[in-house]
Amino acid sequence: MSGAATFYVTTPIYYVNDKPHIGHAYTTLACDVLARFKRLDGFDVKFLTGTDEHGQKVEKSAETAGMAPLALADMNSANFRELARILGCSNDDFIRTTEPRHLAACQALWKALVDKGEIYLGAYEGWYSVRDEAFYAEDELIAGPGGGKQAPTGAPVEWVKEPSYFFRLSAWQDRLLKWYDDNPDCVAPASRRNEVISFVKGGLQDLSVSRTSFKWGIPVPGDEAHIMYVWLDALTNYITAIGYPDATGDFARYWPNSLHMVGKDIVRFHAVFWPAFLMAADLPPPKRVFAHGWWTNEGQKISKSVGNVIDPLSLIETYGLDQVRYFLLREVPFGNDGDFSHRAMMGRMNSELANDYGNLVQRVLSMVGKNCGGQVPEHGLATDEDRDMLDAAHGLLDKLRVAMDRQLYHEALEAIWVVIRAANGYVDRQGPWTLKKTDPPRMGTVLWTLAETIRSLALATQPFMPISSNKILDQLAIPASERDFEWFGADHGLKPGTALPTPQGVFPRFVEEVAG
Ligand code: ME8
Repeated sequence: MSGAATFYVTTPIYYVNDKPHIGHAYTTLACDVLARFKRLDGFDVKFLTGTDEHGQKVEKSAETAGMAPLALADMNSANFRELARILGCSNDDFIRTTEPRHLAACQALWKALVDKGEIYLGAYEGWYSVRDEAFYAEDELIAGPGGGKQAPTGAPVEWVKEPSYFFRLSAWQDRLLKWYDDNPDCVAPASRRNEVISFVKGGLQDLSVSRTSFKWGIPVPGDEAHIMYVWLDALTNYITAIGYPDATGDFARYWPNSLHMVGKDIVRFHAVFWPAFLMAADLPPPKRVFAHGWWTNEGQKISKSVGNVIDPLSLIETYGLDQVRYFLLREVPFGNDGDFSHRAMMGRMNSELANDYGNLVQRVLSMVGKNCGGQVPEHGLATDEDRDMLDAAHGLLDKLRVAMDRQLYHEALEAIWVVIRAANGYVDRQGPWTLKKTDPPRMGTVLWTLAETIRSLALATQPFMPISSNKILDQLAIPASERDFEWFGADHGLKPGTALPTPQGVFPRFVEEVAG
């Protein structure tokens, strides 16, 4: 792998004050699909996820639960690890911010910032939101329901007055603007990029980066009365996991091709504070930050107080893992907000998975099973229509690469479905069941063309629906070693005479239970 191009993708690390919900599952799945896609495409990939365990929010939750913060973190971190497993995630590492490797990286970054004169001691007086773990300026606050002040996110705020170290964020305004300007793709989608640029153009205040009023965090080197601001601690996870402070090895290998996938609410931390911290420590900023939108549940904002939080595990139990993976990445143009509804989920499961894709595979493979002696059929001279079908199937990979490099999952899936729909149209027009009586050799050619199209489709859907795609590839007797994208295309077409196993349905329909 040493010569391969690299790709580094990260999820946010999740707070351990809470159970995993659909938002966590969404980001993690999006990263998994991308990691799988790039691995299949020959890249040397590192996919990182993990948990954010320090800070006042976790400390308070532990207090409420009557537990030590680390005990709460151990328990909830295990839930996130288990979520990644249940989602079928292919993460290469799972980082916890309470690990010794992370303490070492944070303290090294802190010292680098001090050495560069980027951190100074002062006193913070202003608003803080524990729920958001964020400082807010007076003019950012909005009126709450009771007339009091609250954060723009709706979170409560409290007045904080304590000694604090500051990071000279104000000095980084022009260099950040230059970074956005020189790197048009460093923050995406465009709406978020514009939001970030206008925030930075509005002027930056120095950022408080240490607290003294609680203990649960990483001590500031040389001044242990202070603990590091939890966001400075948390963001550093992305470089801890690639060996920082050692700037050779994995850091040199992966950092130049890094992608941070985040939710839209935390874009400021990733696209303003984080690149400024890195540049200030003389390190390159990440290559790209992509911020996705938020899900609502049946049209309603998801909130614990409303009690409509979506549990990803129960979704998987109800609809199936590949179905949930497909739905979440198909339903919404990635980057926009989306609504989860049972109706929409069931609609896509039945019409796109069971009818379009599942039926295509099922009817073609059962015709091959019945009429071609359970073997890949011989094929004769291709007609224009056969060639068009195959070109569409083999041409898919280039379209997917373009879409996936921009994290446009919905476009990648739509390109796949264009081929699925074309294949269903081709079956209907060619009528292999009639050819069976009138022209058996031509039937063989049509069924071979379809089986080869299905091979390409199943290769293409692997990152999104690994279990179902592998079942289809099994039914085509494709060895495990011939499933990466090197095997895409005409040069590796199905070999006539290969024995195929008995076909089995891959995409079940969702059948509503009738009450009563
Ligand atoms: O923010 N739909 O952790 P977190 C989609 N520890 N995404 C949603 C969502 C929804 N309804 N609700 C939340 C943190 N999210 C920090 C990150 S990274 C160095 C530190 C997303 O556990 C949200 O946008 O609060 C965020 O990306 C993640 O879930 C929540 O993470």
